[in-house]
Amino acid sequence: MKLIHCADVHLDSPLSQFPPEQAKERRAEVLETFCRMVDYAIANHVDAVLIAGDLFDSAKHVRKRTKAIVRETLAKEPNLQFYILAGNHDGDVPLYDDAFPQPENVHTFGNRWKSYRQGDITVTASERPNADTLNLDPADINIVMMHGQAVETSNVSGRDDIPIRAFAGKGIDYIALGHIHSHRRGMVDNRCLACYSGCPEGRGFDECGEKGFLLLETLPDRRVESRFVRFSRRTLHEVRLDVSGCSEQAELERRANAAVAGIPADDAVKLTVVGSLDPDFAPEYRWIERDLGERFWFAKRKDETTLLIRPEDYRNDISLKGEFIRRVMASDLPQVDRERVILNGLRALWGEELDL
Ligand SMILES: [Mn+2]
Repeated sequence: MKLIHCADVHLDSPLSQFPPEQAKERRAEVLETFCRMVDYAIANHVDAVLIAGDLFDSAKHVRKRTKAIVRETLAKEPNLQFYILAGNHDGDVPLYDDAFPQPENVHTFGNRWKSYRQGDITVTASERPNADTLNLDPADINIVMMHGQAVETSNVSGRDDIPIRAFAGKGIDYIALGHIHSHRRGMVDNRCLACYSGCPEGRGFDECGEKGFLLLETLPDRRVESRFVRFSRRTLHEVRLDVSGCSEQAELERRANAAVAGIPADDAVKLTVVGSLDPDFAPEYRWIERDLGERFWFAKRKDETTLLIRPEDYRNDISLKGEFIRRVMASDLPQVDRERVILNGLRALWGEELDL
């Protein structure tokens, strides 16, 4: 049998890291990717899709139209089964009600363990997973779905924490997890593989890198194999540009180009400028910003540079800059604040906008 394990689609999330027009475009892409994944399942004869929580971002932002498209998508192939667990974001987003009855191929869960049998597997899940009350037949191929943060038993603190070791020795073959937005995997006991699929599309620069879903296959020896399938429409990248030792604009541009080389034009880039900057060098970032904005679907810059100040360089400097740096260096300010004051002071002297 073939299954897809996905989670954390977060349909209709506000995507506030992007300007409104691009946020809107990206929201449409996240929905398209979900629909495209279902098309992939149908085309590849997948038997079931496991959605391990947070299909929707919130009851507040979800649109009627999105729910209608999701219902249509789930009804596309009646032989494709969907197992949908609510997460911490979408527990209050009903997809079906009296007006839209739940079709027979869609299976949902509640606060207690509930199991469905399909062929030679059982899919068991609960919105409040408690290992003590989980009783499975070890003769089955057991898939358990949960949404939360897998932690060591001694570290359980919040409602979203799952004491993952408590699920060892329970006869589980595969734990389909949701909540962490990047792909992770580990063995719980010598039979049980636990995986986070991650989200299918990065929604901000805290969700960089390859995104997709997991394709599961039950093998003749009853093991469940899980393979990551990269599936996102775009990838988000956080790229560091080290400007240490840079003293010319051409060099800065050369380094910036090298830092983003190989990134596809469809992707989004956050260029974080790091390193210590020579105070005599006034970097011009507008060129880079304009260039990156044209080159990629979206680009932005974050400045994390520090200033390389050698007080001895200014001891005998009679210019306004020398006087300014001497005064700031002699002040009681902490080092990090001194650098900020000097950097902004120098930018003001260079006639640049402040970047606080
Ligand atoms: Mn979550």
